[in-house]
Amino acid sequence: EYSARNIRVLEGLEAVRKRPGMYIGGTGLAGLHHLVWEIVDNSIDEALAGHASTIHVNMHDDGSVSVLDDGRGIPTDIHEQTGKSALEVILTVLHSGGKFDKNSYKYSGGLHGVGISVVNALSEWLEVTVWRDGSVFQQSFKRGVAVSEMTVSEGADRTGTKIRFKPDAEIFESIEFSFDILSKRLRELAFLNKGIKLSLTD
Ligand code: 28G
Repeated sequence: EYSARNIRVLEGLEAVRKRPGMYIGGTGLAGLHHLVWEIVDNSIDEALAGHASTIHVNMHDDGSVSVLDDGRGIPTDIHEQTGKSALEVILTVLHSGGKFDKNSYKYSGGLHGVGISVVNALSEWLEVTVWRDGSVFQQSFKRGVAVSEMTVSEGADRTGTKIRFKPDAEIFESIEFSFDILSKRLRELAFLNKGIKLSLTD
């Protein structure tokens, strides 16, 4: 069962990397920015659930983008049968996000939420940090594959989730994010979701 599961994870990754357009619409500028919206949507969902109030988006000088929220943090508990953390499962297992599942209300005119695992699959690297239960949890991935175990260290004085990723130049026509595209959409999201603080730093 363990190897069957791992094969399915790798098949999911391969499907996303072979036909990225099916998941994010395309590999041009819109598709590239879709990666950010996918992550920000997760933070907004956590805020709409009443557990987060602030979302920071940061454009780093290495071409990566990070999103930080002050929610509960993605769950990190270890699943008994698989030995994998909920965090790793959320970041590596492709979820259908199909037309008929419970997330279908999320987008009226665009693509349905496909989940962080799609962003992970299309990133050269991705790092996640979770502050939860007084601890800091971290894990790293390359092109969607975990390259470290989840590490745990003591001393978190907050809760929340941070995801930092660098889009994969093998996938996208350009991997340069646009401050104008990001700021325009984040302003719209701030308008649509009053009470949530959104910030963008270049
Ligand atoms: C910073 C970048 C993107 C997120 C959360 C918090 C929870 C969560 C996210 O749970 C799994 C499935 C349904 C409950 C939920 C934490 C409940 C309790 C969460 C994010 C578990 C997902 N504690 N914050 N996911 N659910 N922020 N930001 O991704 O049953 S994703």
